[in-house]
Amino acid sequence: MDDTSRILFEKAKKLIPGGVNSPVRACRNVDSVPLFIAKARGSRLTDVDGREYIDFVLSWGPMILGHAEPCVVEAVHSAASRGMSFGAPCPDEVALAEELVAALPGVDMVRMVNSGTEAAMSDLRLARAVTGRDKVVKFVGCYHGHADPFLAAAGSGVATLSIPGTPGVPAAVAADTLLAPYNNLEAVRECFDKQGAAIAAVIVEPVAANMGLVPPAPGFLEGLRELTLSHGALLIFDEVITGFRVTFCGAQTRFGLDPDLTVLGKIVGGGLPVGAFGGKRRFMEHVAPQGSMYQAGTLSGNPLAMAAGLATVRKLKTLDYGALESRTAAFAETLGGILRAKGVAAQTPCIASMFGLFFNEREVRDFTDAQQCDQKLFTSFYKQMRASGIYLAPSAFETGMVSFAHGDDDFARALEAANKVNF
Ligand code: HOZ
Repeated sequence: MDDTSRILFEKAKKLIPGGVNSPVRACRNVDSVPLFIAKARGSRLTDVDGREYIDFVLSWGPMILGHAEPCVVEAVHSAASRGMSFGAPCPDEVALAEELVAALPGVDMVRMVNSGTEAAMSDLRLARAVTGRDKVVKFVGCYHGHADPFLAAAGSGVATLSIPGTPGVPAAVAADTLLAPYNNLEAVRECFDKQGAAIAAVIVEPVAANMGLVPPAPGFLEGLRELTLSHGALLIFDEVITGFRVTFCGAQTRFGLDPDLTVLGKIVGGGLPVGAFGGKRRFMEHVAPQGSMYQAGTLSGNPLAMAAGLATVRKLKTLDYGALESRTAAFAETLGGILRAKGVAAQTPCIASMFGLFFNEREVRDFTDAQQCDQKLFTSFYKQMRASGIYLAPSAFETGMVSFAHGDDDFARALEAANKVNF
């Protein structure tokens, strides 16, 4: 069935650890071989054996316009024809910064980097620099990339592969990461009661999307804002996934909140390797060379990446997020109904163009709840859907993504495939 992918994977395993360049792709926990992709367009992927799949992963979020969106392809072609990298400023990085600052209330200034990991670690360094404190509060099951301070109890691949998260992370670094369950304000309050004077920042995914999809409980984000303000700590919104996904702007706009620092990635790079860290001017002015918090990158603000991000964000401005949200909600609700009608407990939480799938009795509010889901049912569902040409994230601790390129036929075919699944 996956013949060429299998052959490539066998070869890759001898050359690349685990055969993949990022662990979540390995499909280990769903007892499958990763598909090697030959090309993609709109909502569809084609693997190296010529099989077509409806893509609900979208490169883990960036491809909200669908694959190979003509305006983005054209912008990248045009940029490439003018040179691949200058190691010097280019006009598109100013234009993209202008778009991000205009869209995000918590971002007065922004620095481009090359990945969400880099952006998150830089925002934390900045929070530490401006507060003179070392500790950070993070939530169990949230994922902020693979920098040392964020691997404790992390979601995404760390959760999927049940990796403890800290081998290679110095104990002293791990000790500065304080953990609290998502949606549990009381636990955060306790952290502040005990160690408030040492806490530089609270970092949160405003919609948790790396332990499956877990929306914030009413009052949770507002409570974080109050607690951080009252203790002189900074609030960092990790909007790598939610930025330009949950509205044209981000979760901070959707929920009416004003974080001190914001982590960006994925969509703002239009599918090229981009991250960005931003925040209030009084904090960002500490970043070198304006200030003394050092951060740098040879390829930061790369002209191809900036062109892709800029074309994507400008196109998104013209599109109807409400319609995309309604289509996604209808899809998730119908999917949940189909699964429950088969006699299995299933939750399909949904927000904007993201949906989750937990084979759980009850609503999931944190990582402990998420871990209760039936992994065997998930694996069976994943494999059968993939065999029917539906490409889902290979873990219950990831989130389904829908793009503006998904049409009625894509949803209908996915639901038809779900209808055929046997448990
Ligand atoms: N945040 C992404 C997964 N939820 C990252 C993808 C990866 O680790 O490859």
